[in-house]
Amino acid sequence: MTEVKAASGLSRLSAAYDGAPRRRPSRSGIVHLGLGNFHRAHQAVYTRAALDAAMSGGQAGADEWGIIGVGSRSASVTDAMKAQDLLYTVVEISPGGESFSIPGVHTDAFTAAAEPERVVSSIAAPSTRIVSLTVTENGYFYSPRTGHLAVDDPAIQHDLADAARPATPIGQIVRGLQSRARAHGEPITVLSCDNLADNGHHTERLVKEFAGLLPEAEASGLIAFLEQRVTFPSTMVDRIVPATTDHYRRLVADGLGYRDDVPVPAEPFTMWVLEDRFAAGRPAWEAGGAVFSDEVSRYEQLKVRLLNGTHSLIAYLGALSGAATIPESVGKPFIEAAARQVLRAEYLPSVTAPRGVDLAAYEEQLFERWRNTALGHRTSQVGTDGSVKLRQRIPEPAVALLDAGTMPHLLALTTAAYLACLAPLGGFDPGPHAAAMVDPARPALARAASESSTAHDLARRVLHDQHLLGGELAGRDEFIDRTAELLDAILRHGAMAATAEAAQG
Ligand code: CS2
Repeated sequence: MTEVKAASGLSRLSAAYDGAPRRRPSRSGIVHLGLGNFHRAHQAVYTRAALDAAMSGGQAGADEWGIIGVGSRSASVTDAMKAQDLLYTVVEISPGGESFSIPGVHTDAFTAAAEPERVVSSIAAPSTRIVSLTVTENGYFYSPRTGHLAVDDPAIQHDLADAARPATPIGQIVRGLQSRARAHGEPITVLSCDNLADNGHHTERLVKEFAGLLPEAEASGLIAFLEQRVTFPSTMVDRIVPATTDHYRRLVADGLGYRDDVPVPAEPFTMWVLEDRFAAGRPAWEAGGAVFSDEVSRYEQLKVRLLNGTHSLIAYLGALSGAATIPESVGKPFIEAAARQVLRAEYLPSVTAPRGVDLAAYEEQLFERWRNTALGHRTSQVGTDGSVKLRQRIPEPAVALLDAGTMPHLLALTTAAYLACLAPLGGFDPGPHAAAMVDPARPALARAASESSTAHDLARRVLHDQHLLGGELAGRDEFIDRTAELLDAILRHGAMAATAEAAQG
């Protein structure tokens, strides 16, 4: 790695940023929960474009949309950003080369685990007008059986009991809004930017369910405040953002001559579609290409099913076939064929294209994005948290096809490949990429695997008894049986043979 000392690295990073004709925001209109790579390469970049546009137009108050970034537990990003003057580099990676940019829109950074009271006071601060979230599908604490708040979860119980130090995003938001309602009652927008169907309504429901469980003394004023002064627009977010590795740190050092410990790699493609329902203003994110639309739920379905759903199949089949990365996986002809089949025959029928979207072009663009070999997006990253991701991707399209009398063989294959990776039976070894997948359901899946002697036992335990894919599919024996058959085929003959079996119907 090119040796660039930290101190000179920092001043060069700051110089690279401040040398551009742009200023830092001086006020913090946004509190963002989830200071991960995705937020730093997506919302932060749109916010920079909005600030640049407002500043170059000389608008009063142009610099009011700085972002206070709140990490959840790990301090690695917040510490590094603080050591780097709150700056970091976005490295856009395409097969043709790299390009670099420094958004520089954060005005502070801290972790919720270390300073829970500060999350509450930041959301309550009158200067805050948007609280946004990228906390992953796993951060919403809802029950797979019902879709409602997971009231029995110890973390939610904790947050219901402790107003000052909430630990879950929903607890943090409600406690912040409670304090806001009490202190001044200024309006605010809660903006979910996670891959959840109807993410705004979903978040609104969980927030209101949590608030409804508070004792009257705590809830007083809050319920009316939520109804009258808070909005929850839905959004569709899209940009493939892999994890940071030394390779990207090296690219920054070699390309720009400074050391950045927390650069963010990202593909060139980026998209953001939002409902324009902001209670207290918003940055002009359209300056960065964001689209304000009344068709967000169509965009969201399109993306969660065609992109994310197909991505899961590519990740699990790839991992089982020894592929470390998505481009390596989709480069295998049998996986590309399965991906096209699941996308066209099983996801597409339940999707209505938003106005002006050409579905054939959308599909081609997806395959082009997945083939970006320079990006090195890992199958283990996409395969991580499958228990919460698949629940967003598979049940509705599967149930729609089953109701129409059609077996969704490739959705059953996706589920079977997930189980082969995460709950390997007997002596089956799913390989290192599956072993690297992290999942909150791993302990429950391992228990189910150890108690099962056949693929049928396992599929029944997990899909029927544990409701892995929610309540509706739990009752669809034909889907569970097909998943079990395909799992059995993977265990006996491998992923390729099982895919051939699924593809034939
Ligand atoms: C991926 C997404 O990890 C996953 O499950 O499908 O993170 C995907 O890369 C993004 O949603 C793209 O916008």
